[in-house]
Amino acid sequence: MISIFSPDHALHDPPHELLDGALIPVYESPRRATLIHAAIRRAALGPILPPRAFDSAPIRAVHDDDYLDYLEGIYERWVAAGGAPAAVLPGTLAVRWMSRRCENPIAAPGYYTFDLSAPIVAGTYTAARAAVDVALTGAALLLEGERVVYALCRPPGHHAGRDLCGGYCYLNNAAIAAEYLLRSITDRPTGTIYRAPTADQRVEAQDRSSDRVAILDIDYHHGNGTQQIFYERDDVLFVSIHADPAREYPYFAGYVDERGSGGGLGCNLNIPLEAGITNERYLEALDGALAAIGDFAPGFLVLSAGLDTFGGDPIGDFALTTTAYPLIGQRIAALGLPTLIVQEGGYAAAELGENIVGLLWGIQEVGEK
Ligand code: Q9C
Ligand code: ZN
Repeated sequence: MISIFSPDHALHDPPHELLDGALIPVYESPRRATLIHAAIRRAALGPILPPRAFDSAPIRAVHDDDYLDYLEGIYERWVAAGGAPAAVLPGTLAVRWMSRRCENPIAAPGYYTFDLSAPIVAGTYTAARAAVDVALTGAALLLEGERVVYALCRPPGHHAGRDLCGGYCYLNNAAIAAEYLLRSITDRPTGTIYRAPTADQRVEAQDRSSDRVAILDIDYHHGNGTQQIFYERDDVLFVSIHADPAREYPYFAGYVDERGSGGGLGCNLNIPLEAGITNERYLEALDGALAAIGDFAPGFLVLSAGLDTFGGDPIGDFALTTTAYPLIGQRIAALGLPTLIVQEGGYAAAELGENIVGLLWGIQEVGEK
């Protein structure tokens, strides 16, 4: 299995986040990627390659132009306007009816941020762009015939919406890769925001059965950003298995009755789970997710792979053990789909490497036969 990695992730190293009212060091640290990189090298899974450089068109197909410009320039503008150089973190959030745009660099972060877990430092944009390049390189390799590729993305992406950062995420690596795969197997131009197809276009699309991509999100947290991006779409199935948002972040999305809208109704599947869930019960839930993906018959699978489902994770409450991950990998690979694995969360430093290697071995065992 080829893995893709960029050392530029280390440029994103914020000092703190605000968690439940307390200022704490950020769990999502450069050390995570260093540990994972060392573990996959030690496991000799296959070559670890640097990313190719992509322009911003595949990003602009998923994120709004003004949001991308914001991410690129806000750190310097914030500091110049008197914001704390430690990190860009808003003090006032645009919510519901108070959501006018405000160009003031001290206010703008409140418009483009939905929580206080996505601080921006000088290197955040470069690191986030590198993570996108990592994911897109993986997608390009699948298009060139690879069956399974691991994209060691950092910062993660699945909480990032069209124009919102949050939950350690800035650019939605998995969504950008999925949209890139889709546009490469259909004839849609890159660099334009996708509009839902007309009924006639949909009938025509049904004749081309693999013009679809599925995203399976197994991070402990609901992939609210990915859900938002594809919510009206019938050519992307989004399935997320996660902690019930009634008790866990991101709280305001991720419930079972969110099934997609318009033409995309039925193409969003949320599987919220109870605290303390064990390997056996989790694997049952996974089987449900995989059945839905099988029915959708996509041409590619993008796996948002978070390891914060592990029992020892400092911010999760599931009870999975290290032995679960190879089994999860084997079941996913049994779908028989070309698969891009995109790194999301996972914060149990001591076991992170072993758990991701287990998942990757499980997928490789079945997937590359
Ligand atoms: N009480 C990812 O795993 N804060 N992001 C959680 C819990 C933010 C997690 C608060 C967690 C973000 C990619
Ligand atoms: Zn997570």
